[in-house]
Amino acid sequence: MVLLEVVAVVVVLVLLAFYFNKDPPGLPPGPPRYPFIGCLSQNQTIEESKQFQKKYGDIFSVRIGSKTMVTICNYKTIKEAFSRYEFIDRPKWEFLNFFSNGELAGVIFRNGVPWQTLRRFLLRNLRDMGMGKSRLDDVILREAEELVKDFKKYTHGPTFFPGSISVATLNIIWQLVASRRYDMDDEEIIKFVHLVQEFQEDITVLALPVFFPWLKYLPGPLLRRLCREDKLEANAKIGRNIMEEAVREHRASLNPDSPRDVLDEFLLEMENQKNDPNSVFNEQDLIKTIFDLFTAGYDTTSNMLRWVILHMANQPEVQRRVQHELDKVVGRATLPSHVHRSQLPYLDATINEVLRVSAVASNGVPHAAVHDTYLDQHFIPKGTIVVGNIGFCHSDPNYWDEPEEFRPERFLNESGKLSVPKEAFLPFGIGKRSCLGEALARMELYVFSAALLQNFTFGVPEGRSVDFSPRFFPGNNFPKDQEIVIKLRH
Ligand code: HEM
Ligand SMILES: *[C@@H]1O[C@H](CO)[C@@H](O)[C@H](O)[C@H]1NC(C)=O
Ligand SMILES: *[C@@H]1O[C@H](CO)[C@@H](O)[C@H](O)[C@H]1NC(C)=O
Ligand SMILES: CC(=O)N[C@H]1CO[C@H](CO)[C@@H](O)[C@@H]1O
Repeated sequence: MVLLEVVAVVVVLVLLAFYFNKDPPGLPPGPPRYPFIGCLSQNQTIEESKQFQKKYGDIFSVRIGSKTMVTICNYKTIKEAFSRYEFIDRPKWEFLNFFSNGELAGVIFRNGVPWQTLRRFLLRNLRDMGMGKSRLDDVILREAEELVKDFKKYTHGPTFFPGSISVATLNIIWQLVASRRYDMDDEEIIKFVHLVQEFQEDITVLALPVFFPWLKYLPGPLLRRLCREDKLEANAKIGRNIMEEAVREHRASLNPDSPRDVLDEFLLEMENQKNDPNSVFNEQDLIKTIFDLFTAGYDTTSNMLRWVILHMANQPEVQRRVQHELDKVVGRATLPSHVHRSQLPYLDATINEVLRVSAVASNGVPHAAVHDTYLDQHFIPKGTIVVGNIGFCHSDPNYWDEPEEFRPERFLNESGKLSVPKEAFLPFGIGKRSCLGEALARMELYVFSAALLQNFTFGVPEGRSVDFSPRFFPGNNFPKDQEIVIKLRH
């Protein structure tokens, strides 16, 4: 008797699960979805998107556990969607609040007025501090010099990527935020590099209960272990301590008449708005906003630089041309700086080609539908995750001639000047949510690549080739660490 009842209950539950598993009508097509798990086996690589696009069209949907995600693989539709108010939000994922004591804070995953206010504040300050201008160029040049010095230690045989790539890119953010820099082998910054790396690995696991809510019925301690929550909390505490210490130090030495950096400017705003209980200029948002700058600005830029090195190692002919141009325009006596940039179109074109072929944010940063809406006749319910597939646009044969070829010349016009296509090229996203650090990132990529290629020639170890397959990290295109050869130029 009991057995029959159990069977009956199970049958009812399964039927209910399938009933609730139904998609609302009009949703973009996609692979079959199953109760509890969603669509099986996805890796969200460019390769996979290409297969789905072929099968289901330019706008397809998948389900990850209980969340629906719509992917757009068509430049025109991405441009349309991301300029529309209906797609301006980010998904509300509680797990991203681990750094701010479970509260919503910061800019990247913020919506509405708080997002707008913080975004404007950052844009204004980055601009005032010389982002895209010459003052910041000196800061970047200093890091380039240190980078070159450090790379010289690795010229005696095959080597993995020098850690100074991470430190140099972190130092740029540290200086913007808190006028602070670290030596390439400083123990504290090396610990910080590991910390950020662990965050990146653990956050993917922490996301599980958001996508698979039924996991919440597992016993608490088991779930915490599964999601590595203890480790993440401990790491978040270390990270917060570092930021809080910088805030304390800045508070103590703040001069309202000459703010030094983002932190000073934020503290001044806090003082201005101290009587407004709803102000986003509060301590929690300060800490999280700084953390956001590190998460958005460090991994992206450092991995882009690794891609530049890998493409040069793979394309000796392109590398030689870049070096030839550097020798002609800059010579050997000084490092290239912003003053040479307009005379180095081939280098600029090469960096753009690396951004095209190996865009690190291959799926951008997820957007979310603000309310029920339509996109190209498809129904998009409120809250649906919407991503623009940048990697797909960059290899779309409707826009790029032989997209699989690495060819910097596509970014040059007939007179050999830099000429960046206006369409289907969006390594920094597009629309109101697009990257607010683009000018800074481009300047870093230019100065670092120029310094390294002036001083070194990159290659692959004897009998090996470059591994272009991405390191596993859903939605992103980060290179795998691998051995390269660094030869000093004479
Ligand atoms: C090569 C390096 C970089 C690449 C490829 C890159 C790419 C991107 C992309 C694709 C987005 C999402 C756009 C969207 O949602 O549609 C984004 C957002 C963002 N990026 Fe970057 N980025 C880079 C460097 C930086 C740097 C250096 C900073 C900061 C100093 C930065 C700060 C941000 C912020 C704060 C956002 C969120 C903007 C918002 O939600 O309003 N990024 N980036
Ligand atoms: C991801 O999945 C696609 C198709 O399912 C497959 O072709 C591709 O090799 C996979 N890539 C990785 C890195 O697992
Ligand atoms: C190439 O681009 C430069 C700079 O944008 C422009 O001044 C020039 O007229 C262009 N030349 C041709 C042939 O299109
Ligand atoms: C070819 C060469 O040696 N170029 C430069 C390498 O970088 C240093 C700065 O660290 C320059 O002074 C060199 O001229």
